[in-house]
Amino acid sequence: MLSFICYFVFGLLSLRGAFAHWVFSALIVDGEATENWQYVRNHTNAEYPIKSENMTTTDMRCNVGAVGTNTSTAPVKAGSTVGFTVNPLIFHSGVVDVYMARAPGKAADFDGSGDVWFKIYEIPPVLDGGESIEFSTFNATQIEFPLPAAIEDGEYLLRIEFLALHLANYLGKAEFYIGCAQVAVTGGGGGKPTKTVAIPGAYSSTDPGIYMNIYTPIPTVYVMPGPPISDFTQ
Ligand SMILES: *[C@@H]1O[C@H](CO)[C@@H](O)[C@H](O)[C@H]1NC(C)=O
Ligand SMILES: *[C@@H]1O[C@H](CO)[C@@H](O)[C@H](O)[C@H]1NC(C)=O
Ligand SMILES: *[C@@H]1O[C@H](CO)[C@@H](O)[C@H](O)[C@H]1NC(C)=O
Ligand SMILES: *[C@@H]1O[C@H](CO)[C@@H](O)[C@H](O)[C@H]1NC(C)=O
Ligand SMILES: [Cu+2]
Repeated sequence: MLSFICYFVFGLLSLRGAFAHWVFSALIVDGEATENWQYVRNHTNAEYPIKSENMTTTDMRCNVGAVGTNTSTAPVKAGSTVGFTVNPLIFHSGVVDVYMARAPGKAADFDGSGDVWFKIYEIPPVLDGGESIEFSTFNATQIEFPLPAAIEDGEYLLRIEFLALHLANYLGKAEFYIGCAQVAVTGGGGGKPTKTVAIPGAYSSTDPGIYMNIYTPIPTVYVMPGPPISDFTQ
């Protein structure tokens, strides 16, 4: 039944040429999209999400079957604007979280294990005291955000996550769309993140931002999943 709803909605939207949901397929550097899967790790999950019944899988790091060895590492400047293309577009209501993790060596060799992930950006819903709830990324074909100026130079995984909430009122049925780029940061301020988490580990299927109802009553608050956006040491 749940997948019926999802596929029914999808079926209507597939008239736009979508195949099944969407992927984050290309890194955007200084306003320019790079090639699909050039700097973003390819994976074996096609356009499908990971559902919130699977919050302990290591696939939550960079998606199912994503490995770095086929992927190049993009030079980027701390403090610059980067992003991800959405292929073809976001057509669920949900929120965005972006994390980074410093690789001990090359980003291409890093599996994202350890207490290493820090949040750098988020897009919560727009609320107004229970009158309405709006998701500004609906229909988005790209998501852009600033890299922190304060971070240390080095190679990182840059992970975007879209958490679709249209079925989040069913336990385990919120949907995570995930992509990881490999980046080599220069020009940074040398700071270390003050708040890091492990992925998996940061999320649970019953978190208030993951198991919740966006429809009735219209929420007056929304608790973003995971840690707050990190600060950096001087
Ligand atoms: C990575 O490259 C290998 C060798 O070309 C290929 O067999 C494999 O399917 C690729 N994996 C992904 C996830 O693209
Ligand atoms: C991406 O991975 C899929 C699934 O393994 C594979 O079919 C496809 O050829 C890969 N694309 C690239 C550009 O590596
Ligand atoms: C997610 O959980 C379901 C039910 O336990 C399981 O069948 C499926 O293989 C899991 N998927 C992943 C990617 O872990
Ligand atoms: C998304 O795009 C469709 C088709 O252009 C449009 O009908 C719909 O109103 C848009 N939704 C939002 C929330 O912008
Ligand atoms: Cu869906």
